[in-house]
Amino acid sequence: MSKYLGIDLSTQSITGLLIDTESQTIIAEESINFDEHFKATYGVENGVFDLGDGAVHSAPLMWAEALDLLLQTLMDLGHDLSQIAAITGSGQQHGTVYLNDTIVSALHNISSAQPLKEQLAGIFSRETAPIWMDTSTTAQCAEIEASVGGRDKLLALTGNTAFERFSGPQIRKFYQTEPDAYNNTTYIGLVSSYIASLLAGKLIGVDPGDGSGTNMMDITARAWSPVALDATAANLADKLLPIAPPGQAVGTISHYFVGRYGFAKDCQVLPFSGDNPCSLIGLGLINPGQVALSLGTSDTLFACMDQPRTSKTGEGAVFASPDGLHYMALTCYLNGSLAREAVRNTYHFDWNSFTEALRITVPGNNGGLMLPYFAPEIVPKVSTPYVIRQNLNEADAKANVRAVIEAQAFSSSIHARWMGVDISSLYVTGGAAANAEILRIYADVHNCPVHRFETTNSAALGAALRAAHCHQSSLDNTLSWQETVAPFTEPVAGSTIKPDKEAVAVYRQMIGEYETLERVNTVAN
Ligand code: ADP
Ligand code: XUL
Repeated sequence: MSKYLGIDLSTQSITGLLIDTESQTIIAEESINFDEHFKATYGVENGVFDLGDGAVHSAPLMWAEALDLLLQTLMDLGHDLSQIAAITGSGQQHGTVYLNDTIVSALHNISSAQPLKEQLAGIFSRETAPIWMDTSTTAQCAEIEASVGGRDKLLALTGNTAFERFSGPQIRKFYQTEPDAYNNTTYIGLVSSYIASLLAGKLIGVDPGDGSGTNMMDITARAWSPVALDATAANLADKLLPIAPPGQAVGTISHYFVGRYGFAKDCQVLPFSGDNPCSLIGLGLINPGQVALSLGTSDTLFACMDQPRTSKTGEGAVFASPDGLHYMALTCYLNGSLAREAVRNTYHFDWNSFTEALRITVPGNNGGLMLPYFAPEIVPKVSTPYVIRQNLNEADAKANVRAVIEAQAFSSSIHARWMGVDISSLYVTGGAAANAEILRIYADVHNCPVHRFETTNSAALGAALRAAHCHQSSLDNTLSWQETVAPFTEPVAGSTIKPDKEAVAVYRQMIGEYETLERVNTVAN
């Protein structure tokens, strides 16, 4: 058996990506968009509920329903799921799922005759799950940092300063604001461990790659830190699912999926990881110094490092790589596709006319700059959204299109400095990577070649490759990560965009102006 399935539960969709390591091909890649299928039932918009005051949640029951629909779709398309040797996946990072004491028996006694949705409705002690877009925990971040002995202590211990979107501050807020529901919570997992648990039919722990996005894991020991847990909420060690050893199967697939979709009984399940750690593998970043950019709902810039180098200013995050050896540096922008879409929609463009606007405007935008904080921003930290234009006419639609992309590219250069990595090439993925005009601007701002990948689903691909590596190295323990990832992580032939000397010179001059504009306004606001 040489087929492996990677499942990515992201903000707006769930994707299944099936690889065949014998033919070295991706044989299926299917996504279920949450709004398209579940908006009417759950009321989500862009996959989430905006609850106001910075609180953004989603619906774990919807994710279970989407998992059923994804597997049904793969089966209806004629894929033989019985040929899959191992499965793992990735989840949007930081989101937390709160379960009551019925979960274990619900998973154990599940029947393949009824969909997941009908059998799992009672397992939650909290119906909604706060996700990474939630910025409502500033007070809890400060409390956690103070409780462990200060910001630098938390940074040294967990690799990260406290971030509003991280799981620990979110759990603390729940503990403080809904103490009864917190007490009725038997288990707390991440999005990743929740989906893995459904697949395995039992509770599955948290992979260290995703555990490092919680402000609760000791980054060097790759274990929950008792000090950080105490700073977060009472009795948390009893509720949190354990950290799972990386890269080891935790069992075989639940009888539910065997009966309903024809999986083989011995199909292995591995712990899921976070979407970014999985993307690290899916883009082939297994050697220190390699850098990639993901242009999804959020934009993320990330690198593979041999040590957990931390961001003293708190602008970046550090995660354990799911390869079990390395670390991942990450800078995450909330205003990724959200900002691009805000500009596109304001000026009534579609992606074609948006791209055309980029093509016909000039690098540097005749001096026009924008700070594109259409939503609160993570880097730099902006709590209340605003858009600032400098030498830029709001009525000039095309110039505003260029300005939002140039701003994002400048910011990706400025806020990558802490990683201490010389960016000599950029590997790009995510929905907006399909847009060559966007990539051209990144090539010119970073003054390096930009390569595009065949799949924009690098998280799901990384998950499938993790499944393959685990399963095949159990048969051949000399198998290297390089051998696993190489056949699937070659950039698309002919996709490389080289920097243009003149544009590079323009941007080299302008980036200082952008940095000043950013600094002045983010301090002032
Ligand atoms: P996520 O995984 O975070 O849900 P994706 O990586 O799938 O997001 O990216 C989806 C986004 O890609 C869409 O919301 C859309 O904004 C963007 N996108 C799709 N096509 C284009 C395009 N041609 N140009 C720019 N952005 C695009
Ligand atoms: C990373 C982050 C997002 C989510 C959703 O820290 O918050 O990239 O993982 O994709």
